[in-house]
Amino acid sequence: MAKHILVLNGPNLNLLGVREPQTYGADTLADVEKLCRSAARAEKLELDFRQSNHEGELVTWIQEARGKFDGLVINPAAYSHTSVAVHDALRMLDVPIMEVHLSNIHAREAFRHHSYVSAVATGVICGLGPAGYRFAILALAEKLKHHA
Ligand code: CA2
Repeated sequence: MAKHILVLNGPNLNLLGVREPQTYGADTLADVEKLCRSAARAEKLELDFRQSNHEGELVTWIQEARGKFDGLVINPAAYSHTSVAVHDALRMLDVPIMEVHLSNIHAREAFRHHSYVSAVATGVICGLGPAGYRFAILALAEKLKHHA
């Protein structure tokens, strides 16, 4: 049976390509979804792709992912830097978790340098734009090959 991965996107990522292209690039979230779907198809993975502006909704989706998904890619956006709730929900998810940021958060304002998600992520990719999502899916595919 095909493995199933979940891609979650946090607040304001619905505005990708519409505002601040100098920081986040010209691709829209729909473009990022297409790229993820094509990467997942190539790896024979099924994929759900979601975005929310609400911390609680993201927490609920992470909780519901238990037992349903084999891996998670998450760009928690601003909640990376603030959310103990997202951190706690991720701690309880026992599948590989890839944290992705489009921008290099370490080259930006000091408040973006710390992520509550990184401590509970299997791996972290930042600064590579939308390609980071593709690399995250490849990394999950690789990990899942070695999982029963
Ligand atoms: O680089 C990333 O992917 C971030 O997760 C994006 C977040 C930011 O808070 C993180 O520090 C780094 C912001 C997402 C908001 O995206 C926008 C897109 C267009 C216009 C305004 C915001």
